[in-house]
Amino acid sequence: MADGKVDGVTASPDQYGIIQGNGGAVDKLAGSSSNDMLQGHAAFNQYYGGAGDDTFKLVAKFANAEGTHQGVSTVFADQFAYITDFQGAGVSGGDFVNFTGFDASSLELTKVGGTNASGTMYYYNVTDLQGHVFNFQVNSVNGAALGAGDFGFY
Ligand SMILES: [Ca+2]
Repeated sequence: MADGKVDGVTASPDQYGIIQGNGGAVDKLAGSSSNDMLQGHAAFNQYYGGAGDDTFKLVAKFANAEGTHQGVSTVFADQFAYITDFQGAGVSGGDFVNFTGFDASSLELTKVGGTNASGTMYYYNVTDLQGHVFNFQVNSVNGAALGAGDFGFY
């Protein structure tokens, strides 16, 4: 496990191999060139995995604790997470989204946005076990939507 960055400061993985955010309004998490696990704790969590097969952990209890916007929205300020470089959507291998504390049947594609040099923007919403709806965005580098092998619920 290699070091990444949290809010621009070098951060080492914990005993579970996870680079943890530090909470508050924003966690900007950046991985290394190898496989990273990144977990945001903030009201808004930005994930940049870089090279390697990266896992982005989206955690319901932190979204609740930080008072993140609830209800379906594609407004940037209403998102609780933004994955800026999801690699390998819809194909085996590549990056992975770990949903912790969310309803496994709730993942919904809200909208497909524009395509630019960084890929295609997808807007999703997901519901926690108490019924709160949270929004997040994924920039898909290969242009594909998230497929069955790209995420799991825990
Ligand atoms: Ca990485």
